Amino acid sequence: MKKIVVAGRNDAGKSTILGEIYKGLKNKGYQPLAVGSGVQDEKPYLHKGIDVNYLHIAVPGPGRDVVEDIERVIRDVLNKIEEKNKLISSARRALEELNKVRSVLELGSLSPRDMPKPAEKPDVFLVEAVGINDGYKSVESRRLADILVTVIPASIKGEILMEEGNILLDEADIIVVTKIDETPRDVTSTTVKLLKRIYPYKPIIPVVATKGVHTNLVTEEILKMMIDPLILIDKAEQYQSPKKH
Ligand SMILES: Nc1nc2c(ncn2[C@@H]2O[C@H](COP(=O)(O)OP(=O)(O)OP(=O)(O)O)[C@@H](O)[C@H]2O)c(=O)[nH]1
Ligand SMILES: [Mg+2]
Repeated sequence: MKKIVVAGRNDAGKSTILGEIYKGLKNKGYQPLAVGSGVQDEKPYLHKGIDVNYLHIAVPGPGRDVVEDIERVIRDVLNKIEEKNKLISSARRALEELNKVRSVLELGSLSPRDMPKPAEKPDVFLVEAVGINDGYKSVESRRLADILVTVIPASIKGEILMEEGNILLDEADIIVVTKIDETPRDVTSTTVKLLKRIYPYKPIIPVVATKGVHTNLVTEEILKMMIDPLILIDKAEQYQSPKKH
């Protein structure tokens, strides 16, 4: 199953973007599972309407990232869904038995209307990495992600973007520039132009994450990568012969 990792600076708007991607993929028939990295992530997820059954907050230990521990987190969530579904199906069977008895006694049957439906298994994972302060230098997110979405606030300083070894930018599949509504136009424009100059072949998408402005373009890029097998083959090759920095 594909893992989409949303990474970037503290307070950049990762959770807000993740909520938008969740909605976008859901509208296209996917059932994403959202995994956050701290309590601060929960509110924006709920605010964006992520179903609590498909929301998991994993708080990593100090200095660690949720992406390092993701396999275990995913297994736990899948187990939980399976257990719930087992409970639901045994309750359904019990109701059927009860209705058999009621029918013999001519009592009329009880409706299964109030019974919860079994939950669908998620088919794509949306993981928010721990926010970082120091440039964009975190390798774990790249290692885990099939699709890496890196989030940058429009007001970021140019020097940070130009630092050496910003792996989350160098290897991002999609770069999202947030908070363009509260950043002076010329500052946003400088950030976007600089990014385009450094990364001429990457999708660079300026958005207002809180209002959902242009966030559909982020989902579209993700969908393209999910369904274009060639893109994923390219990636497999990258992993076989990692680039030296
Ligand atoms: N004006 C404006 N505010 C935004 C935008 N995106 C996010 N915010 C706000 O910025 C704050 C941080 O957003 P989050 O989505 O929680 O950011 P985050 O990167 O997940 O933060 P951490 O998980 O704490 O690192 C919230 O108050 C959001 O409402 C945007 O595009 N425009
Ligand atoms: Mg967050």
